[in-house]
Amino acid sequence: MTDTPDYTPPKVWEWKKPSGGQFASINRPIAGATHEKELPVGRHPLQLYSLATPNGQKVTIMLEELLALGHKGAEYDAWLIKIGEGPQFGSGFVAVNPNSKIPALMDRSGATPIRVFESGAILTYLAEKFDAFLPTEPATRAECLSWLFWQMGSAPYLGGGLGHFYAYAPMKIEYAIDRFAMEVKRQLDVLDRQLAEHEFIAGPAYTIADIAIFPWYGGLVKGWLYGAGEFLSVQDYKHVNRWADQLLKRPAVIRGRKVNRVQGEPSSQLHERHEASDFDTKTQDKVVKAG
Ligand SMILES: N[C@@H](CCC(=O)N[C@@H](CS)C(=O)NCC(=O)O)C(=O)O
Repeated sequence: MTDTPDYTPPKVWEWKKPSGGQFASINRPIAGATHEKELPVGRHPLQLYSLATPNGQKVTIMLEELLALGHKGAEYDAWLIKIGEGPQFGSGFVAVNPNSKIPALMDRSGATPIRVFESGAILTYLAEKFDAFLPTEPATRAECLSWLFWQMGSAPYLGGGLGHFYAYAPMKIEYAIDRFAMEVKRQLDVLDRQLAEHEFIAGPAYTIADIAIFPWYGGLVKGWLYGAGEFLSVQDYKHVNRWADQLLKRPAVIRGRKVNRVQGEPSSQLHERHEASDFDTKTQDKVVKAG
């Protein structure tokens, strides 16, 4: 194993300097707002404040799936939160999510607005509100929620663990990369074995478990995350690949992945979504052409 510089933790940790790495400028050890800033509010019942990271995509895919089913009450405004610039620490955002992370949702359809934060809670809230993508029969509901919570507990090893140390940390630490590569490959194997026996994650029906897991583990096997596809031999997880390809044929998945995206092909980026027609007129290729 390669050596890394010696470090002996002090008795009490102190915040002295930026830690280095890609997200050093927004990382801090305290919560709460850093500045006053109201959030914009559009005309639809649902107001989403987000970015097309895997956690953000879960919610936009879910909303597009609900709209595809004909639920007009799922109409939404998706406002862009560029987390690298710190808007998640504005007072308006913190009022919607005290944890200062995207995605954050305000449901303004009733007399009193309802805030929902944490992508798993948002998916569950929407599934219950519209009675869709969450089975009601106890055994399949339990299976769906088990996989949803599996995702919420597992993805931090993929993003905060492997992604951070493989792609973002200012130095490559073999111990950390080994630890998280091992765990992420184990997680992929968990999914591969489940998907060998079932069409979708929780059984024969497409549910919020698929919607939650796809942007992370589907994205990983498609080579979209951290440039780590070859490193993790993702082609070996044949059933995860089969499932990811199947989901990628769904129009709502294609649309949901574009919302609040600020990277990649211009045609794949819809910075903000306020109308269904925005997909036809406001992706970056069209905005640039229109000058
Ligand atoms: N467990 C949360 C995680 C949300 C999360 O980590 N969001 C990241 C982007 S994927 C974020 O907003 N980071 C901004 C920051 O840490 O300041 C969820 O699933 O909603």
